[in-house]
Amino acid sequence: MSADKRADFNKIDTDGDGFITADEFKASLQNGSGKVSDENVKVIVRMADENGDKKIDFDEYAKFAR
Ligand SMILES: [Ca+2]
Ligand SMILES: [Ca+2]
Repeated sequence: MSADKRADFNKIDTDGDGFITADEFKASLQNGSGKVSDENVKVIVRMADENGDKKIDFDEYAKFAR
């Protein structure tokens, strides 16, 4: 368990609805490490998204970011 992960998740989830969307994820990546293509963001979201709703909830994020 990591409080940091929750903090990271909340930082990425800018509208605070409890899900990270591709747009939110893309924005966070661009803040961190320069340019990320839409394609790359889609691939990452697809990898992390286990239940196929195109959003990353905290459980999915926690598994993905471990
Ligand atoms: Ca959100
Ligand atoms: Ca999901």
